[in-house]
Amino acid sequence: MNAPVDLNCRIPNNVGLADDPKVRRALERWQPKYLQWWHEMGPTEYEPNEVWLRTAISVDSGGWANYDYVRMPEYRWGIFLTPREEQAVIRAGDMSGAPAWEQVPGEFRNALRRIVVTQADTEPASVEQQRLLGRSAPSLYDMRNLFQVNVEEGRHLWAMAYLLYKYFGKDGREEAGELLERRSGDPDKPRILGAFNQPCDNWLSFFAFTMFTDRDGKFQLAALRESGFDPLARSCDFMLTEEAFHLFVGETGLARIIKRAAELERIDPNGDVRNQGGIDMPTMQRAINYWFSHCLDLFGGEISNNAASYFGAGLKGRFREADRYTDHRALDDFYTLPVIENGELRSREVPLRNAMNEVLRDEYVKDCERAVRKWNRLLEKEGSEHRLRLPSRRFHRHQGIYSDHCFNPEGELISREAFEAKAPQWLLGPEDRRYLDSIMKPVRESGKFANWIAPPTRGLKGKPIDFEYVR
Ligand code: BYC
Repeated sequence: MNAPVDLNCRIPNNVGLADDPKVRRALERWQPKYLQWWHEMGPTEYEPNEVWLRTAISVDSGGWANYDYVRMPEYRWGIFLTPREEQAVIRAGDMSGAPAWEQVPGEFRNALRRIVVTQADTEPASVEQQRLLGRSAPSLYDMRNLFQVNVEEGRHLWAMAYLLYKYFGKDGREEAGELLERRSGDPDKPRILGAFNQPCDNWLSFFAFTMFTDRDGKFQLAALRESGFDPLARSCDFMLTEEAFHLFVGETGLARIIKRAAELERIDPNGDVRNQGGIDMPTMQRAINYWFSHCLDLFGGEISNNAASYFGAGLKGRFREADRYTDHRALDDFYTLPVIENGELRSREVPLRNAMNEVLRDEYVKDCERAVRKWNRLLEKEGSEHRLRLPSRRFHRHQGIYSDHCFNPEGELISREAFEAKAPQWLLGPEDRRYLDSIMKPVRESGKFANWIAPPTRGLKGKPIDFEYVR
């Protein structure tokens, strides 16, 4: 059960901080460091602006999405865990069906800490990656959505910092400090996972990031909400409700670019979208190839002992483990996947538990394919001949069994030279970035949009499109 929501505490929460002075004081000491990090690494120049933001004031349906103008440094970052109705049980692995843990079991302490720290590290990383995008926002509507995503990533960091302080003792305190020390893209103290060190410095990348990288977040959080460590499961449940909006921003943002590109293609005598200042579909395809492949890496290796032990111990489950599966031990099944043997692709069967990263990646790819089908329907409706697609999951990988080899977007094994020769056609590169920078001029008038993106079909939460979302 959860404590009642306490909004008067310095840190709004429903985890009973008022009755937990040790953790409360520790978090109150962390709070100014967090605010300093936000000031240095967040969207600093917009600190004086009032932004129409959603703030969680409780976890029930009426309270978790409360909208008002807020200055971002005054946003009330709080700690909210979803209450569980039923007696929680371990949902996956060797102990499935046994009561879930309210404390960290000693034997899984290191593994759980590593999972929580990895999850936590992505949250500030994404804020750092996006920190300058406000300057080139294509509208006030989009600028507000960027800031909404940013403050919620900040809140997710709070949820993870709480778990570290509350459940992991001295190690947890040290890890929470380091979360504010690492920096995205810094060669000396980088963020933990690859995609969170990539530059996200234009709005095409921002929408691709919220489409593809936040979607990794959706599936990793869904796997962690099945965790036998109940406080982690409950924190993920609530984070997932916020994540849905980030995915909406990415998927619809890319759709609006596609719609506008099709319009510009019709307008231009030669069908040249760049000539009209838009984002052409070959550039869009390169952005998809770039971000999708980096995000596939975020699921870890295809054949992974870590994944097998996380699943066996019940620390992570599969997507919708409790609802979709009856055999929660997964000890008898195998998973077939292509591996490289003697320079050729061959099928290999591996024990299902070792393939759990791949099982989750399958769900992710399916979800991405659904969005691509939707964009292609839009292109068809708009009369464009272009079509988009996802590259093979072997293409441009840096983690796992394909990372030592080169593949084309169709997934065929090719030489490194052949890959490098084609890379500028396949992946978003410096020439694209220069072009994108040249067209991404800020638009600050309510209801107006940059030339390279169509307006959304409606405003947010019943507000009109020309509402002053940032003032
Ligand atoms: N980059 O057995 P392996 C989100 C390392 S996004 C760098 O293949 P495992 C969000 C791995 O650490 C969701 N290193 O993989 C989105 C290991 O290192 P060590 C974030 C990588 O452990 C947008 C070695 O390779 N949440 O929330 O089964 C905005 C072999 O590992 C990478 C999580 O990730 C990589 N991409 O799985 C804001 C959930 N991949 O031990 C937020 C928590 C692997 O040899 N994390 N390595 O030094 C996990 O569950 C797992 O750590 C992973 C990796 C799925 C990431």
